[in-house]
Amino acid sequence: MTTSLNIILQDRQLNPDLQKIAEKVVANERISPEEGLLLFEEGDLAYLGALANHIREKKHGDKTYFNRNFHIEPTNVCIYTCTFCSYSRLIKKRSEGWEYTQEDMMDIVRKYDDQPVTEVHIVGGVLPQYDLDFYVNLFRAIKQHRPDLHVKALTPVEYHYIFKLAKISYEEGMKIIKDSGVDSLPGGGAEIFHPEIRDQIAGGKCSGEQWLRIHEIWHELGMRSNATMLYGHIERFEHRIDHLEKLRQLQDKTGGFQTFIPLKFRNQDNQMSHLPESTVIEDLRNYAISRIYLDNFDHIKAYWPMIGRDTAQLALSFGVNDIDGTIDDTTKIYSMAGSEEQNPALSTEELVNLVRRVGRQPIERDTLYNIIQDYTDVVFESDKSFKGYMALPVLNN
Ligand code: V47
Ligand code: SF4
Repeated sequence: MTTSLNIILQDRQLNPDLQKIAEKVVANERISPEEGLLLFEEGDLAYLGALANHIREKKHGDKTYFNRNFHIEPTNVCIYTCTFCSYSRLIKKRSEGWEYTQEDMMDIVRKYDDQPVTEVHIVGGVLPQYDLDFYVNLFRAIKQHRPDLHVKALTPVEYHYIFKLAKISYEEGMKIIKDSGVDSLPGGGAEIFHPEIRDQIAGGKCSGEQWLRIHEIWHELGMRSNATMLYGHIERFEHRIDHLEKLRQLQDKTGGFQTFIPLKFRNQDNQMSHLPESTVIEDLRNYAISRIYLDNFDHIKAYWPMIGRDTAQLALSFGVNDIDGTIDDTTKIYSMAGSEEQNPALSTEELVNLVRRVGRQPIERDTLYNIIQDYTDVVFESDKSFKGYMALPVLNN
């Protein structure tokens, strides 16, 4: 047990309910929704960090995962008008956006032919021409061209829409999707499940129940997926707990989720630009509470293109053990929403160093968390000239 956790356990000044939660975490017991809410309302950063880091280190030690991936965003034109979205262009303003054909997207895939990427992440706006046939043909073409590339594609938002157009059930649809070559589902489209908030920020697209049902069916087919939560806008803490609780319940039932990814609301150029963004302290508290609450999720991911590299590094001490991938400047969702990462791309060396310089162990994984390479002892040219981290022991003398 770390020193900071010991201090918390012996702190007689601490609110007794927070003390009880700390004892539960140490005993590996699940906390209740009421206790989760108390963490949001009263848990300070040091307390939450000590608890979350204890869980992180118990599950993974210093291991911190990343992968080599790229994104394809088929279109940024969308029939929906989510109030947080900076990326979509309404059909009325269609000419300002892009709408890729299958060939355009295959050109993107072919660009990576000589590179050791392991995953393509496909997600974008919703439009009638991107129907079930379109996507089935695209997934088949990708798999035919590069069978070993893991296809992580589309969210229940698109699936709900394309199955409705095709007049088929979710069960039939997800079976067709699996057979066409999709290997896993990304976590997008979850936003906030509670209808009080979802109706205001994401009205018209699939409901929270429908999002959960599509993931459940996918898990029943033996497949894996991720989950997200878009936080820091008009929701209250109880909506976050409701969201985490629904994910925890489904995970108890299926065990099919791999990773939970909290997504910080960014406020540039969207209908909620008047709202301030959450502070870094609130972001770290949210990561930590997610780690503590989701005891049945293996991994918590900090998506660096959204929160920036510095906060991603900090998050590794607040329950996070995954920082997504190299990305190679292939996503626009966050740069258009005001993230500090305007052209998100990191080389493997940069990602490895980002992890190593906060004392963690960089591990390249594939999408299903099979280890591809442990970089702990790999020395890059840039390490030889790096001075910052090594200076710390001198300060202690
Ligand atoms: O569902 C859109 C979010 C999501 C904004 O599974 C915004 O590995 C903040 O789900 N501010 C799509 N967030 C991205 C996504 C994702 C990303 C990385 C990894 C994985 C994974 C999944 O982006 C949307 C929405 O919740 N989003 N606009 C915004 N202004
Ligand atoms: Fe469309 Fe997705 Fe943007 Fe909503 S978040 S408007 S569904 S692209």
